[in-house]
Amino acid sequence: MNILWPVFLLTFLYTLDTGHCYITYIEARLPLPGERAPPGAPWPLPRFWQNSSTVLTLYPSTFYLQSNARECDIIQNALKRYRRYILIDEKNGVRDLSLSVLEGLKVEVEDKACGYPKLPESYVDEKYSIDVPTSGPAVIKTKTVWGALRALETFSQLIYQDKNKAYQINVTSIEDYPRYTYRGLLLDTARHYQPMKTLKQNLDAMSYNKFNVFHWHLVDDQSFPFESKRFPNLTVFGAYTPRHVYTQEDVKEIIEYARLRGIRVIPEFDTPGHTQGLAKAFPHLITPCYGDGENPYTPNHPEHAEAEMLNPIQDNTYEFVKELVSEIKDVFVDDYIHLGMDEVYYACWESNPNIKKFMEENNMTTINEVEQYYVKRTLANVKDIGYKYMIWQDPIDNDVQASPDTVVEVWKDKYLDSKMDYWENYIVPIAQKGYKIVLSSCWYLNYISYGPDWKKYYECDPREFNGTEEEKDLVVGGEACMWGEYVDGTNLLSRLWPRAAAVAERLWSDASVRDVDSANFRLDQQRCRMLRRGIPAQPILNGFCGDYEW
Ligand code: CP6
Repeated sequence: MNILWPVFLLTFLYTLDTGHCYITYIEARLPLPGERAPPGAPWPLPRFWQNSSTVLTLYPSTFYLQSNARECDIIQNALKRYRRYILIDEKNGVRDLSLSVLEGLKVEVEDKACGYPKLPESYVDEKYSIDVPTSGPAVIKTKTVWGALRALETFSQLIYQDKNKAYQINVTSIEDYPRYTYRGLLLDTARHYQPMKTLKQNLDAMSYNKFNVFHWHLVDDQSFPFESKRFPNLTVFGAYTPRHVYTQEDVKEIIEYARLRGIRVIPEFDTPGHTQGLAKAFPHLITPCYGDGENPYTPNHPEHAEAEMLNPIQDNTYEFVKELVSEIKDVFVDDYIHLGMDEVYYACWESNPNIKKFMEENNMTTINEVEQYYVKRTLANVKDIGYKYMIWQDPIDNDVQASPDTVVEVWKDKYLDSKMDYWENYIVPIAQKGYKIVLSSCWYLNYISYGPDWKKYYECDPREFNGTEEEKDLVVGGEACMWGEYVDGTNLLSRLWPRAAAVAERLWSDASVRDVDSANFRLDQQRCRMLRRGIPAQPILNGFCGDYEW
């Protein structure tokens, strides 16, 4: 007895500390307040979530999923998918005869229209409600099929299994809609080629967390993996190897996979900087840079990785970009394209005598005006093609004017410029200029550190800057970024997840949902859920995930 007591106590304390997804090795008991999430806790947290202690059970053999919008391929596909997620080990469910049975789920969609190629547009209605009553089927109500996708995800998360693997769900009522319309995630496929399988698994993971935009940073200095039929040399010379290419078929496959999950795909074609990849095929479009003795310019020097930029004073530069973007428009069907325009290396442009001459001829006194010229001409061309566009913040920082409907992505933070303390300082002048904004500065998940760094991502709020309500309303959302220098198929998913889930909740849930201690156990549960569905999400707490070891 004297020996066993400390062991018991330690086990008990350990349980309190880890508070894991499933308490399987001690008597089941109610969690202490705030100690752990109740089973079936949704992530991201809905607006209104009323969870009764009445528990129902589900029988895999008879549980049905129905919808009035079954003829819509998005719904049809989603019902199949979610049947799999809800009844994850269909064969093992043991009947719990003591509980009432939830017979099925009805998904009622108001706008049934969804014929291909209807895509998630930039401002879709994702609102939904879920009712899990004490008797009769559960009911999802939504206006759009996109709302139905979000609802099915939430519903699937409400279901859990007891120690005999019987399925359970609490009588629940949910009303939900997102805080932001743009909830993005950036992947970079230029520094490393990311396998198709990884891209798809990542889209799955995004849908589990209600992200709705895949920002595909397709090409960059290091490689050009997008197959152009108009300019085949782009990949012949610009891709790492012929294996490291996304054919147009591949791209369409990704867009379709995303569409079925309510995710838009916005491609980024970064110019006039970050163009060494395309320069391999089109060296004559690149600005020759000249050293001045004091600041000698060395082509391909690692510190000048950004130095190879398009030549802004040649007509063929604009013609090339225009033709490429029109080809991209035929493949990437979203309303938006991201045009990059970040990190223009002024010193190179300034060093070029032809650019100096061009400036004199056109009464330009500063290099900003050359950037203005490039941006204005390119944006006009892209608009003619019928695209709306996003750009990185850099031209706006340089007082270049873009057209007022441009969406500006804020990416800079203190670590990039010691004179500017935080992203808050960068966002203010951009908001004052009246542009719509997507924030990514505080969500650079490519940075890693020891410890629960998701908390810092969770705590960043895109409205917390010194601005008026109108200026804050210009923020349409945010984006988690995974730059590709140090990730490929081996580690991309585990580095992103569940850290990106912290960003997802910030962008979906109400601003008041910000307590990291209560998010902790719910996020751990979400991580276990992702693991169970095949995403190698890394741990955030000590302990284990029920039966779902990787
Ligand atoms: N590539 C491109 C990058 C970055 C940017 N553009 C970048 C810069 C600084 C950090 C992370 C990423 N790798 N094309 C800036 C938007 Cl810290």
